[in-house]
Amino acid sequence: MNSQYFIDLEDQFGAHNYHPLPVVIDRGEGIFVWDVEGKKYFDFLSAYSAVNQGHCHPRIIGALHHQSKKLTLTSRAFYNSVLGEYEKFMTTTFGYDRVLPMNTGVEGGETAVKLARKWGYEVKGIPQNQAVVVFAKGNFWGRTIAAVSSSDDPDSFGNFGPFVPNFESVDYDDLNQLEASLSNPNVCAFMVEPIQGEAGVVVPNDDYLQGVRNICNKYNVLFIADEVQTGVGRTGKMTCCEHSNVKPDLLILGKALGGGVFPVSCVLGKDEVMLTLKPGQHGSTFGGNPLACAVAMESVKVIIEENMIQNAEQMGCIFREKLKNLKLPNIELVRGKGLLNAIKIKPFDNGKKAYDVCLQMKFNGLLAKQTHEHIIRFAPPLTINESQINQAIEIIEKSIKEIA
Ligand code: IF1
Repeated sequence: MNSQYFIDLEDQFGAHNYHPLPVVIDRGEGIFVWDVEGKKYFDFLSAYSAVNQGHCHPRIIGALHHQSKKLTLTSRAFYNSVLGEYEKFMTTTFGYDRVLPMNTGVEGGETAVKLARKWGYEVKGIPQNQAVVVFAKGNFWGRTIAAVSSSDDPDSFGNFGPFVPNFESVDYDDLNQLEASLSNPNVCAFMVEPIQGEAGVVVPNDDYLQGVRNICNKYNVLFIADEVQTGVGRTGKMTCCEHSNVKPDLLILGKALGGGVFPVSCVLGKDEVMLTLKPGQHGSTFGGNPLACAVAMESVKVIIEENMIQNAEQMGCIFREKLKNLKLPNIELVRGKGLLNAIKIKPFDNGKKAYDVCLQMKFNGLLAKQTHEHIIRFAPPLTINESQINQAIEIIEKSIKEIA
């Protein structure tokens, strides 16, 4: 069975809600993946930052294996012997009173919006059904009706209306617009990514998040940080907000919380917000299941104990520096934090674009995906070392020169 066989199967039997790069991955280990023909690639996407610990990390697979033979799912109708330990571990590690476990990143976002609205009515005193949630333009937090209701990307919201009411948006990285919006007493929360991932790894000004924190304090609005993509060490800190020394009221984690082997997400917050939810007012069949909790604890421990956060910081600096030093005319800019980086490609004279660079890099043994037309995101597992960074830079340089 060659790659084309598998591509044809997906084409014939699957919904066409993706247009994948033409590569069929069969095996993953650490920062590498192999296709069905046995060709080896650097994985510079990490499943959009869900595989921060590297593919099939032995300790995470071990935790999955051990728990999977003992107890996998009880539902929350009963207690189980892992969830409490996980809740203590997560609230202690991230510095919050309580955690609400869910599964996918977007469920984390939905949960945060529901918590914020409930807090808005029951604590802030917003009139019933008038709570407003403000988002940043360019956001991406998933594919549910609520998530796409906050989106300004036609590919995300097109023909999925009608949309959730009382969602407003302001320009990212604009504190004046934010203050004007949050001064409305019916606003219960502002939800924002500390770095906008899908928008193309957009890094705000250094003072932005501190400004968000101050404005939210001033108008008694909850600051919700969507760290589904930036969290769990990706940007060189355990959470990206730590770069700005700010603490959001609600922290959403996902993706790498599951170590690349299991969908695990959560919302962390203080009692005043988290305890507004009473029994029966929110939940999930799989949320907080023993298997997810065992995997998530090991996933976070691995990040800490194997110094992946410091490594992300150090390797990210080297990666951006070396990209800039290539002085390639078609690299318009390099930006990012830690190992969440991107380049903006200036279209080539021959009409080739970022997608063509991705195809060429694939040919040369490195997998990355363009976001929008001209941006290529580079997000390898946080275990990458300097020698591997150098090899990747060589492939990127070679590929861009070949396309040119
Ligand atoms: C796809 C994008 C990235 C996210 C942030 C919440 C979620 C995501 C900041 C929802 C998910 C994923 C979705 C995935 C591809 C990927 C993605 F290109 F779609 F936009 F990373 F940038 N908050 N992002 O980035 O988490 O429900 O998916 O677990 O839809 O193809 P989820």
